[in-house]
Amino acid sequence: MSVSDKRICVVGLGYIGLPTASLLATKGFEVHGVDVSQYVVDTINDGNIHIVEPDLDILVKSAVNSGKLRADTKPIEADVFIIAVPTPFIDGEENKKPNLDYIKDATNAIAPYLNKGNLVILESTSPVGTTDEVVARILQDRGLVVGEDIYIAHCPERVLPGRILVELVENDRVVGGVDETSTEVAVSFYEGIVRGEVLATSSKVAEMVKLIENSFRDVNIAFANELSMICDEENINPWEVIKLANRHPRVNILQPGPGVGGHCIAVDPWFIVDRAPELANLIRTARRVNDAKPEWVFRRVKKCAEKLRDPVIACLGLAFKADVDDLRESPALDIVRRLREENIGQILVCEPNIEKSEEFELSNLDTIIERSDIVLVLVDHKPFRKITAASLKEKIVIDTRGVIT
Ligand code: SAJ
Repeated sequence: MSVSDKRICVVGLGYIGLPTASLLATKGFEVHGVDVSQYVVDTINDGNIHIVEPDLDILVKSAVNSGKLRADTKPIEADVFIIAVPTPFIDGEENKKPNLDYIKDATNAIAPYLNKGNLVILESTSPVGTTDEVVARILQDRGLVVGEDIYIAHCPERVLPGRILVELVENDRVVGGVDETSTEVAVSFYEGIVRGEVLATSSKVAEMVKLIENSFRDVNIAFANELSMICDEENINPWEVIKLANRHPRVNILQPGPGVGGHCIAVDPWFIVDRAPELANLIRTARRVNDAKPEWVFRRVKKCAEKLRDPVIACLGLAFKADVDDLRESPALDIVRRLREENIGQILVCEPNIEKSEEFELSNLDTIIERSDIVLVLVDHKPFRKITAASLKEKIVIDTRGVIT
């Protein structure tokens, strides 16, 4: 079967599903994208996008214009089904539990459209065992024989927001089937679409690999965040300390910040903690250290503001990380909200990647710096990295990202 005869159904047209669907369409596959939101479906069918990611608008437009990508709220019969739906967590008192409802709904939605020889791939980041115990089980209960009628594999997405289109093609992929035939079928599918190496394993290993990649980063950032608070007590610069320590050939510490945001690194470690609560102590502690950092920043600002009459605070950045417009789970946003709720002073906000916010009046960088007593750097966006310490010498500077030098 040639590529152009192969039909692919991608379920979930968000940050992973939409780039994947459009990439496959531009490679010549017939792609049917599915999303529960009619707004998302209509936007894509008009050749537009509902998320922000460099160059994605161009890719989607060309995929839709070529007639190879169509979106709908319902699946259709296809050769390959890719599930790329969110796996958020349910907030608990102590730990947080994964919410697998979207994966269950997506699996149930595609089940009536599956035929002999189909490949089902779960790309959503999932707790260990999900591909086998949730996806395969649901399909088996509907009378499908895995490894004979259909093949099922996990191939976690590993792309970095802001670089999705590059990393979708260039990154190595870990592909794990629920049995050996499923692994072989899925590996051969990915070998046809990515330039990176495709590494074969089991579904459980693939699930764990994805979770530990993000947990590794979370633990390393927690180390940096803890260090930054210790350095603050000593009145020394944590970025200088880390930069010099990283000159050792076997040390590689990440950067402290106002906390860890986004919907991946702050979420996935909980999936490990949930399966092994007695054992995952370091991973849980790292989550707590990172989750506590916004409060520490807030208290620092409050302490400085208390020394001033009518303090004006310039907050630089709302996004969860540099050079993106994504505010989801953003520690910067939490801190600015908290400062405003607690009436810490007059809050001025600059977020250069967003045109308008319903919540905050956004202003120009120079204007808010000029008017402020306290400059609070929350995100290391490109324009903020150009600010010099000399230009702020009249101000109190609280730089959570170490960009002002
Ligand atoms: N951060 C720091 N210090 C650092 C690096 C990051 O405080 O040194 C903060 C960022 O400001 C941000 C958060 O951590 O708030 C997460 O940002 P990130 O750039 O580390 O990661 P994400 O969440 O954008 O994407 C991650 C990536 N995972 C890894 O690098 C191991 C990406 O490859 C994954 O595909 C993605 O999670 C995902 O979808 O799981």
